[in-house]
Amino acid sequence: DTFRAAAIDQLQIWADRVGVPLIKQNMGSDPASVAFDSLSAAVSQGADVVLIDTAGRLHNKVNLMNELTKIKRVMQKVIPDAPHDVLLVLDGSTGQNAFEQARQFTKATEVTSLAVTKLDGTAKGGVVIGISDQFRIPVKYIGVGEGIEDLQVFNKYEFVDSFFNTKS
Ligand SMILES: Nc1nc2c(ncn2[C@@H]2O[C@H](COP(=O)(O)OP(=O)(O)OP(=O)(O)O)[C@@H](O)[C@H]2O)c(=O)[nH]1
Ligand SMILES: [Mg+2]
Repeated sequence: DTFRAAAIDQLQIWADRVGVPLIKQNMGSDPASVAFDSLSAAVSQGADVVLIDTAGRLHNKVNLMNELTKIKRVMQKVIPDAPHDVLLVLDGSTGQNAFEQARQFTKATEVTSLAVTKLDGTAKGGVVIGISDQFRIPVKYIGVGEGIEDLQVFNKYEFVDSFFNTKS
């Protein structure tokens, strides 16, 4: 994300918290170039996993599509079958808006998994069921707060149980 003013600082803070190296460039630089740098660094350092955080801008779909396509193409110069997973993060508290975002992004690129955040605030996150049903893309992670442990691997059994658990 080279788009939003605070995005790079925010990522640096999280990278420091979890102790992972962050590859960054200045705000406004070409995101595909940052992706290329990140993969090159990962290959030379022998990293197993690279996460690329893209900006979530939706206001100009043609640009978004071109940018995502370019990021992919440039990554494939380093690792031909990259990316191995495309994770779409949806704000679960926005209800129908989350559906609309999912619709737009799945049109723009091949999304292979979902994370649904802010399920701590909503009425038990029924939006997860609707989105999984409508888009047939597995929900891998859920966000239930702003803390480091609050991004959890989605467990469908626990999730369904939570609808019936009177204690929580
Ligand atoms: N309560 C709650 N807050 C969350 C959760 N997930 C993220 N947040 C907060 O929501 C705000 C936005 O999170 P970001 O990670 O910046 O969201 P983003 O999708 O990357 O946004 P852009 O980079 O602008 O596209 C931050 O203050 C987060 O701490 C969650 O599951 N629950
Ligand atoms: Mg972001």
